[in-house]
Amino acid sequence: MIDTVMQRLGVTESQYRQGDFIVTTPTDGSEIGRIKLEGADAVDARIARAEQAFKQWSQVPAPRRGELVRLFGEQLRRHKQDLGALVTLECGKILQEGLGEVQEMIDICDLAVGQSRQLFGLTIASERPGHHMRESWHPLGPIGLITAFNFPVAPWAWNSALALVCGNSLLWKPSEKTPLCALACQALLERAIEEFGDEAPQDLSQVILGDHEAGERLVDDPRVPLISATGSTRMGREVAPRVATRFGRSILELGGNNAMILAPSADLDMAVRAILFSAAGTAGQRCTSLRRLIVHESIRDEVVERLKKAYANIRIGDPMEGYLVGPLIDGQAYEQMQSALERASKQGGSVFGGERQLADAYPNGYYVSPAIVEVKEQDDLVRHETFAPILYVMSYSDFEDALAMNNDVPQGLSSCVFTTDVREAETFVSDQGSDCGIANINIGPSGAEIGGAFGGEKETGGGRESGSDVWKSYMRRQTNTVNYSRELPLAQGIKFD
Ligand code: UN1
Repeated sequence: MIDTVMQRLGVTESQYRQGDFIVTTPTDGSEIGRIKLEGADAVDARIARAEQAFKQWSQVPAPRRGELVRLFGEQLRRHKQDLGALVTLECGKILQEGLGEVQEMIDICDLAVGQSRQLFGLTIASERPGHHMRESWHPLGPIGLITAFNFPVAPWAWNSALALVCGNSLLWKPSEKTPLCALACQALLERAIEEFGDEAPQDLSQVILGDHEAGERLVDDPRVPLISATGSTRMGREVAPRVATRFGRSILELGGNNAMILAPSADLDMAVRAILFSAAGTAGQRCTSLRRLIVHESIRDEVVERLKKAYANIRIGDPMEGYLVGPLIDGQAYEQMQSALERASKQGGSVFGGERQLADAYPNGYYVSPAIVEVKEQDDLVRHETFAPILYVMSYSDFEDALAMNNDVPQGLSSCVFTTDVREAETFVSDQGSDCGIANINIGPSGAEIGGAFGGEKETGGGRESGSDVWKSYMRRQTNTVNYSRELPLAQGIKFD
């Protein structure tokens, strides 16, 4: 299957069948490709080429740049099934979600095409006669993108669709766990570039399949003014200071530890469905996955019982075959999940689920039943993000306390409340409410649309990607003051005669 899909997506065998680095599928651990990893010197050369490409591309009018992204969106529409299947095969999320990820790419392309005619700045009243002020937005330079295994294609597209219409070239270092998805995206973009014609330079977009050192070289290079990185907080702690040292900019989208406050007035049917999708879906491997349920004490027993019933019925299996939950990415993720569950038990938590599944059928595939862990309080274990389907359940009696618990973790990505009480709902999204970048009412914490800005506070890193006015991050802001008078008055009324 892999060969047919790769062929249709335009990736040649030599790109994914030659090399020492073995790529496996989490569905059963089998090999799906071999690639060559590049060293730091190769990255150096790529950055030089990206600089050249930037010089040419930044001269193309923005709406024309939008046309390239429109063509790329068309490629994605045409190849949605194949790319969705490849996402599923390489990272293990179920096909519905693989397709959803490709749809996010299509959506951001649409948004970026429109944006290509709206890269506008302000005009500002000047304090001086015969003067005007304005803001101009200029292309920034080669953009470095680092992405994670769990969303191997969409975050790249959020960044690159906007970065391209803003006039930038791209350097993409994907996760070493999902290089084939990167090769496929690059192949589709190259097709769009070919259709677009000569105005688009060679090397407008490049993929770096490299190791840690290659990544460091990208992060450290002052020719790359912006690094946009998605991944763990640990990775962000390495990347952020390195970029800051050279006064580069970064967009960081790191860990999440997302909660739901479930109030007594909530529609429980809706809430249970939302919990299932956001806590068990994607095998708990979204940065937006629900990890903490803060439920009102009066409905705790009923909710936990309903959840256990629903969890017991979750169909777990080959993500390509219509199951609801696929495998974890690898054995290490499984070990981390098990050690969190063991610690929870030792600390007096009550653990439901979490066992390995289908080990006979897939000795090298790490399927687990999603776990529910009832805990007494929010301790360090709960505050830590374990990238696996573990839902910690805690109860509250006072809404204020629930809010405090929502915020009392180091991460600040996503959050939600289920309530029909307008006071609770509005408080949750007020400045006194959730401290996260995303705060939802009667919707789970995951599955955001691309129209909004995506990202979070605290250890999540503070960056924003995708919609709203995020395009500005990929441009250089310039303030212009223009004097069309015959005098030279100074600002602040200063006399210097
Ligand atoms: C991620 O897990 O890194 O909101 C991104 C969501 C998706 C994006 C998740 N639109 O769950």
